[in-house]
Amino acid sequence: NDTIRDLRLTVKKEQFILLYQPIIDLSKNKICKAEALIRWNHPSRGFISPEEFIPLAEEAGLINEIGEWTFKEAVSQTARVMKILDNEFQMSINTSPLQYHKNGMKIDIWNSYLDSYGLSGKNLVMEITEGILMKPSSTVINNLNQLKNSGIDVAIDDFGTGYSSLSYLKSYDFNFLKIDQSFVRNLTVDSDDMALVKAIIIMAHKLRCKVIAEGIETKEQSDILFGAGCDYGQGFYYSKPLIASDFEDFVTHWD
Ligand code: G
Ligand code: G
Ligand code: MN
Ligand code: NA
Repeated sequence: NDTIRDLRLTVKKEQFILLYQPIIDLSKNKICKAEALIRWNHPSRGFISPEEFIPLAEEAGLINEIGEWTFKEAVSQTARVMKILDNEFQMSINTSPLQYHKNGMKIDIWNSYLDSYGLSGKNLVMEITEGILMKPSSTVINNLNQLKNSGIDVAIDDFGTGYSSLSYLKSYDFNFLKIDQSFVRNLTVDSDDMALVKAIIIMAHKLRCKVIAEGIETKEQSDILFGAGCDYGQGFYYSKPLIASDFEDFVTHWD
């Protein structure tokens, strides 16, 4: 199919871009992380969402190469941002389940790449969705342990929206839970959402996980989440995902 052919070409020519969305430490009011979000600017179709092309890349066997490119691009941007910021910073990178199932993590190469920029695993978070932990195979756990050995943190993305049970939370010491934006959207008017969010935060903290709330669009949502003990916030209220140079400007002019 045409789209897969174009995708293969784009992978080869490395013609994706990454956008960066700041993540705020709610108690310190500092930019402490950013999420890297991939975009494909197709020559004739314009921007194609990763929700459309990532599944295609997975089918076409291109996901490990895309994961490799994303890693390198995000790391080089992390080095630039660290020069501007005077506090600790982590870049949060989305990963596909296939990268864990099929040994798509080249940890040794990643470590030397980080090293060449004067960075370490401590500067990175890998985001995974709970689906991959439904039946955590030994390959998946092995890859996660390699990340841990390199100091790379792991976040559960879209927490609470998958089909898995909660028991997977015992299979690994996750560092962050990202509360899905569907719970945040109506937080100020829906007491059920409020109850779920509060319970997630208490549970996460008891499991030694910090909490990142996604999709914060108003000050009211931000205040309520902070009041409920949420550690970090991300969403249009602070900033939409930005191209690299705009993200650097944003970091420069924050607070
Ligand atoms: O930014 P946006 O809302 O369009 O992202 C849509 C989805 O694409 C999100 O679920 C996100 O996790 C996923 N995504 C964004 N960037 C990447 C990436 O670099 N790799 C993978 N595997 N998924 C990504
Ligand atoms: O699945 P994942 O959480 O990785 O996807 C994040 C997606 O959410 C990105 O596509 C990003 O563009 C989008 N997003 C980020 N902040 C907001 C927000 O405040 N509101 C809405 N509606 N979408 C957001
Ligand atoms: Mn994500
Ligand atoms: Na999410």
